[in-house]
Amino acid sequence: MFNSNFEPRTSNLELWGDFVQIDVFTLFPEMFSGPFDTSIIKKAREKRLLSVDLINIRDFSRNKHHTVDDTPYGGGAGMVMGADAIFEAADRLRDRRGGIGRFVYMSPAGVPLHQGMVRDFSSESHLVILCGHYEGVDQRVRDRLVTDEVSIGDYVLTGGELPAMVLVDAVARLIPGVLGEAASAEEDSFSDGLLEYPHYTRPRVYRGMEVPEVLLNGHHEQIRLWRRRQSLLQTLASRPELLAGAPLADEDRVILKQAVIDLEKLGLPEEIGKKQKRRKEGNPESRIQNPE
Ligand code: 21W
Repeated sequence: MFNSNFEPRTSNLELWGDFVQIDVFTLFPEMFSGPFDTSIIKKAREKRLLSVDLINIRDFSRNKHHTVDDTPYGGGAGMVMGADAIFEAADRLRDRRGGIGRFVYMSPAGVPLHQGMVRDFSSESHLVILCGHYEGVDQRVRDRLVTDEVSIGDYVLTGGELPAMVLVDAVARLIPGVLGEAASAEEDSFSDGLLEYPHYTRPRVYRGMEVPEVLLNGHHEQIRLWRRRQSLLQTLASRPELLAGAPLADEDRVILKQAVIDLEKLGLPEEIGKKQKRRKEGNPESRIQNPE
C-alpha cells in the first residue's frame, strides 16, 4: 500500500537507476487508491521502478481544526489554499529525501501537458506533484516552491487530483521496464507525430463488418502503405494541425494531396465549414425567431 508518512525506500535515490519517486501533495489521498493499485502502475510499483507516496497536506496544518483553506486577501468569492501547510510538508519531504526535484503544480492556469513534457518529467528521479483545490494556492507557493505549472487541457475540473493521476500514468509508462519490450518499441513508431491507423483482431467478420482485405493477404509492403495512408487520413480528419509538425515523406504528400482532391470533389470542405458555423452560432432552423 501507500506510504503516507514518507518512509523512504532508500536514502539514496541515485542507487536505483531508472527508479522514479513521485510524491503527491493532496487534500484527498483516498482518491488515488484505485488507479495506482491497478494494472500497469501497480506492476511498476511492485517491480520497484516507481514509488508513489501520498502526502495529506492537511496533516501539516498547524491550526486547531487542521484547515488548509482561507479567505482571499482583497476579498472576492471562494477560498485559497494557504502557504503554511504546503511549505511545512515540503520541508519535511526535503529532509526525508535529501532534497526535492521538480515541483509540479497541477493548475488550470498551467502549460497544457504534452508528450514532450511527459518525456522530460520521466527522466527525473524525483517529482513532487501538488494538487490544487478551491480557487488555487497562495501565490507564494508558486513563487518559491513550484518549478512547473501544468494543466491537462482547457476544461474545468473540481481539483488537481485527476490531472495528477494523468501525469503519473503518462510518466510511469515511459520508465524503462514498465511496459513490455513490444509496447515500448511501438512507442517509437508513434513518435512520427501522426494518429494511429485502425486495428482489427478476430473474427474476420463481425456483425457483417469485414476486416479490410489488405490486412489478410500477407503483403507486408501493401499493409505498410495502407496503414500509413490510414494514419495520414485519420490525422487530416481529426488533428490536421499535427501534419505541420510531422516528418512527411514525398509518398505521404502524394497521399494527402489526393485526399484533399477527393474531398473537394465531394464538396466536403465547404460542408464541414457550414457545420462548424452551425455549431458555433446555433442552428438557424432550431432557433426561435426574434421578432424585430
Ligand atoms: C478549477 C481550480 C478552477 C481553480 C478564474 C479565476 C488542475 C485542472 C486543475 C480548479 C479554478 C487542470 C476562477 C485542466 C483543471 C484544477 C480545479 C479557478 C475560478 N477562474 N487541468 N478564478 N483543468 N482544477 N476557477 O481544472 O485544479 S490541472
